[in-house]
Amino acid sequence: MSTRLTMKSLVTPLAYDRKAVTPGIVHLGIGAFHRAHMAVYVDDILATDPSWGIIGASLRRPDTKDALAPQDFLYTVAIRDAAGTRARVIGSILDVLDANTQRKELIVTLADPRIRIVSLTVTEKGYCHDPATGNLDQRHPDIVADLANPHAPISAPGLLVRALELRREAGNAPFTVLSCDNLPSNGKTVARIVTQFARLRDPALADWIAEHVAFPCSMVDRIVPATTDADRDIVRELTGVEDAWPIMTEPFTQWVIEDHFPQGRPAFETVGAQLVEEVEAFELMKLRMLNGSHSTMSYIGYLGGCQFVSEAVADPGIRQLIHGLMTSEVMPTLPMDRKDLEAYRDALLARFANPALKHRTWQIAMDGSQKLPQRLLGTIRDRLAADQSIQRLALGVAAWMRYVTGIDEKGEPIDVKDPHAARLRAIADAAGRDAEKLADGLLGLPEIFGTDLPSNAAFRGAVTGHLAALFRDGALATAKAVA
Ligand code: CS2
Repeated sequence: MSTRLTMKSLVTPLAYDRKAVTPGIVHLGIGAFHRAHMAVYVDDILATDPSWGIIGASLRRPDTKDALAPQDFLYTVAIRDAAGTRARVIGSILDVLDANTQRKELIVTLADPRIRIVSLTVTEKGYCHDPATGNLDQRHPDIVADLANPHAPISAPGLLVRALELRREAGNAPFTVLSCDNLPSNGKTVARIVTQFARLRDPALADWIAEHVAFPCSMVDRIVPATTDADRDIVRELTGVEDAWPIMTEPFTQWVIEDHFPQGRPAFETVGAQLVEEVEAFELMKLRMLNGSHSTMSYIGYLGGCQFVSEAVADPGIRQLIHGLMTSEVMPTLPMDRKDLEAYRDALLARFANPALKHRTWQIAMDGSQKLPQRLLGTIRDRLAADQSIQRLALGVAAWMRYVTGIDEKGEPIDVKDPHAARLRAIADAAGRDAEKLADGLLGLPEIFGTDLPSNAAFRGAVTGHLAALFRDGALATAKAVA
């Protein structure tokens, strides 16, 4: 029988005395990505500066807390590739608060002056914004609830604003808000959403936030598939201890952070992060190259019967399509040196092919309504404005349209996860397999496509043509033809 992972069972001790660690960061959205990324950088910092421990918070489900509490919030990060698996225990998360049952405690913690950074990975939909414009969605049910009940907020913007309000009332300095989500200009976007929300509550508070709170942008990158029971078995065999929620990830990790932390920050540059003045070019590169490829090959791959990204990128048609998408359609829109972009592209293709990472196409296909704008549509806009071809990018959009019909190529149901799944399905049901009707219906969603793209004949024509081909010839054949 294996023993449970706890401080007592630790074979290799942490590099720091955990009892001396004090909290300096609250992280909202304590999911797998954070635990494979920022929590690892912080773990590396604690030996030299123990004042930056993390208090995690989950806004939706208590499952992370339930899994980690019995093991002292320790967990294993298993780094995997064709060469094998290396495991490491992370101790930087000191506690996890479940927002649903510990809302007061979470707000008190956020208002604690020891907390100098509040970071977020709440996914695109957690910002309660309109993805096409980046503005707060005032009709979002969580925003409506938080405006009605601002002292017991449930949304990320509501929690941030309530905590900042308490700090202001107490005469304390604010915290720095560090978004680690895959949004364009993520710092500016969260700043806009938070101040818009605050303005609806109290214009003076909104002005204070605008004047005093820093919202640095950051580009985050590490591929982290959802953990499965098979992964738990792999970790148990490797380490001999029982970890209720280990994290599986790749060797690659990258974090580019805008260096704007008036309340101080850990010396992240000493543990591999890049602290820079301007992050947006890196964000654009990552969102358009990595995430744009990821979404495109996930919709096509899923429809074509590929369960994992590594299988999708092994299909010659998909591989050529993704290579061409990056080389001919994305790279010319980016400000970086061509040689550097070619190297970045080749490294991405190698990462996608990692056979040890079981990254499900279905996982990436989630929340397309929130992801398409920054992954594909921004590139499409830039290229249309320059009168350049968008054939491969438009296939990514068409494959999403085909996917959200909720029926796969064998007639089996697809479990479409998206905050707008019901609306998408209703549009698809009304259109049937009529590509023109389906494209018209979905392009009519301004929160995804804005008002410019639906009236662009080149875009509409390319998407509709590809959609007809997807229905007629199937995803793999269409990918091959467009590649
Ligand atoms: C993926 C990302 O699930 C998705 O949509 O595209 O989570 C991707 O793995 C990360 O951004 C990699 O850094």
